[in-house]
Amino acid sequence: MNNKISNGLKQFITPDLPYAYDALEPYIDETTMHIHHDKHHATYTTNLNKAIEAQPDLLEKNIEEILSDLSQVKEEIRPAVRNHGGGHYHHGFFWEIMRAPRDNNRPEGELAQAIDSTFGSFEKFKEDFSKMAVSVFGSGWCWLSWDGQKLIIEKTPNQDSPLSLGHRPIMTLDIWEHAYYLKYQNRRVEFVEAFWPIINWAKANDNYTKNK
Ligand code: MN3
Repeated sequence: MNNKISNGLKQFITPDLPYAYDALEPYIDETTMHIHHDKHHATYTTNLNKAIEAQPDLLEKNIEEILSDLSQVKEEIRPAVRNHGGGHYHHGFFWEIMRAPRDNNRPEGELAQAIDSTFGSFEKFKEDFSKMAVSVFGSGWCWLSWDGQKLIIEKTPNQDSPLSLGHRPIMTLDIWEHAYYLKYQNRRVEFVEAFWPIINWAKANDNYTKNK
């Protein structure tokens, strides 16, 4: 995900969804996707661009490079870049890790084997990931990540990124209430259950084979 030229100015842009707003129905509804992408995601991008006006040389880097080493960001804008840069990057990543629902949706390729050998089976992974996702306190993200040596399940608060921990994200679920409140209200367990038929395991496998 690179920053691009928009209106003659180099800045970060909110990528379009890689599918229609209703593509994830009935698991994630069209209205939630509109608000989540067009409002929440777009606002993170806008606020990231505002923050970076104080350090334009950061536009020479992509967002992954920035989040991987926040010490290169001036202290005065570091919290804004950590929060809004994280929000900008994580949402783009999240859209790509989903696709139209499939029956018996399961991990693919080398990642399928790695999940089996690391967690015992896909069923066990699903159980562990779901428990971690449900346990996020307040707002945050649940991740399948590569820690440099192995696959791990981890959670990050707010918009903190696995990249800032030296990890590479493979797959993720947004646990902020804005991701599910319109359809599921307080029923986070149902939202986490609804994620499994719409995971884009082909993309997750790409992330795995490129980063391991
Ligand atoms: Mn979100």
